[in-house]
Parts: sequence; structure tokens; C-alpha cells
Amino acid sequence: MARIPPDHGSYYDRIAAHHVLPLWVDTGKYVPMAPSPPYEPALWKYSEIRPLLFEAGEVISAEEAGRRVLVLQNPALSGFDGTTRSLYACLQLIMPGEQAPEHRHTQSAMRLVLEGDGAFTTVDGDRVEMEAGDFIITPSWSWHGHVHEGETPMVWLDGLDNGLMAQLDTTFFEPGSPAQPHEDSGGKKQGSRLLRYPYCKARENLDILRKVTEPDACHGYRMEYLDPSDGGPAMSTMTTALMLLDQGFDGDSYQCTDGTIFVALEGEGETTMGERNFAWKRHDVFVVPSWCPHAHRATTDAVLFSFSDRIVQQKLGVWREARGG
Ligand code: 1HN
Repeated sequence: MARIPPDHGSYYDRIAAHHVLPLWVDTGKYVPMAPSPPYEPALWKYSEIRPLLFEAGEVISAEEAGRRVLVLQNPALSGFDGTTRSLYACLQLIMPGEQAPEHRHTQSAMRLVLEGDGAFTTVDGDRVEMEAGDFIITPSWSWHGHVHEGETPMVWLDGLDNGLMAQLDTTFFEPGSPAQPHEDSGGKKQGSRLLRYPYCKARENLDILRKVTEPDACHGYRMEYLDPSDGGPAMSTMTTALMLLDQGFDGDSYQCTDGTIFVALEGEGETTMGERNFAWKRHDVFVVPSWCPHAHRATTDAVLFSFSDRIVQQKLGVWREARGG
């Protein structure tokens, strides 16, 4: 990239005084040839984070905390910048008898239940039951709270598009509740969007896929969660998927522009991201940055859940993928 040599006549200083930048200097920084995300591959071991989450369970109640949530902060970002630039992955703990108060925000949220049962989440007053492995949606601006009526602590992964909303400056939040009664909606919101995708059904579908198709060289048996009312993605800002990898699966390298967060729901394996190997087992969470070549291997039969902002990129017409990169 041509660099404009000596600043004759202090041109650059003079334009800087007017809050103006010369686009011909260091253009590659603003228009790179390919994505160069400011965040990095990372993995959070559930065995390490779980005790820390339970420690929070002893020092702060869900009511006091609002949400007893640990945000998985990308090591290359700081503060609440996120797990990727657009997304948060968090772990939330709720104890038997606790309630997390209702609120709403423009961020869309999803839950993936990791342990426990007997809690429900409310979405615009509808009661949505939560069981291990279930994928549950809280659409943008819907009132939501959590109530735990079961016997054992419950932990779930929260996925939110906080970074995306921050970039667009579209974040609104409102505490409180419309004080509607909680009714079991059968997992449907006002008869339209499906809010709960039970794991037992999703798992059955993976097994059917395994019987009737060949595994994809990069993704094994992969299926996306869709909204049955229109066949589109289950969420408006996040693509969510499940992958089943056979024991011994040794996947081809893959790249895509959607930085993706994976959660191991079953089994063990490892994922190479760039030059590094990340071994994972049940309930570990890892993040693959945008355009980072990666390949999965499974040492046992394994199921990975994933979420990313792919659908947003597809709506904008900018999503890209490449195989064998
Ligand atoms: C939130 O509202 C929840 O409602 C969970 O359970 C995690 C992380 C960031 C911002 C809001 C919840 C969250 C959150």
C-alpha cells in the first residue's frame, strides 16, 4: 500500500485540526483485503467456570443480581465488548425458589439449557418450560423473566446480540412487568413464533439425518433451527444450529464470515482454529472468529450447538464461506 511520504507543509496536521482524515494513507487498515477481527479463538471449560458460577450463587441472589450471569468475554476484547464483536455468550445460574425479575430489551436472546430442570422463562407473559438441551427464544423487546420451581440448580447458556445492537446504537431497556398471568403457551408466542425447541425432538431429527444422509465433510450432520411458521431462521438476528459428529469424525477445514460460538452438548473432541487446537467436552463453550480456518474432530459421538450472526450477514448480502481453506 502506497504510503504518502513526508508531510510537506504539515498538510496532515492541518486537516486533522478540522477532524478530517486522508483515506489514501494506510487504506488497508480501513479496507482490509479480508476480515481481520479484533477478537480471537477462545475456549471456556465448563469444569472451570461452573464452580465460579456456583460461588456467585452463594454471594448474590438472582433478585439482587437481576440476572446471575457471567459473560464469556473474548480474551482479546475488554470489558463488555463481547464474545465476538456482535454476540455475547453467558452462563446463567438460577437456584430453586429464585426468580429473575421481568424486563425487556431490544437485544434478542436465546437460552440453551445445560443442567437442571423445573424452571420456566416467561415471554410476554407466556410460560415456557425449560429442560436440559432445550433451545429457547426471547425475541427482541419481549418481556421476560425466569422462575425456578424445581429442586436442583439450573444453568443455561444465554446468547444475545448485544454487540450488534451496540454497533447500531439501537439498545433500549425497560425494567418492570406488564403483570400478565403466566400461562403455558405450549412454547408458542401468541400463536406465531415458536419459542421452545425441545432437545429430545432435535436429537431425534439428528439421528434421522444420520440415517438418511451422508455427513458433510466439514460439519458432519448439521441442521439449523427454523421458524415453522415461515421456514425462515428461528431468530431474526442469530443463526442457530446443531451438529452431530460421528466418533472419529475428522472434518475438513472451513471458513465463514460469521464469528461463531459453539457449545458442546454431548461427547468430546477438538477443534483446530488457525494454528491452535482446542480440546472440548460436554458444556464447554468456544468461539471461532470471522474467517478463521477451523476443523472439528470428534473422539466420541458428539453434538455441538452453534450460534452466530450469519442470518444478519445473509440479509445484508455479505456472508461468505470457503471450504478447505
Ligand atoms: C439478560 O437480560 C439475560 O434476561 C441474560 O436472562 C443475559 C446478558 C446481557 C444483557 C442482558 C436474561 C444477559 C441479559
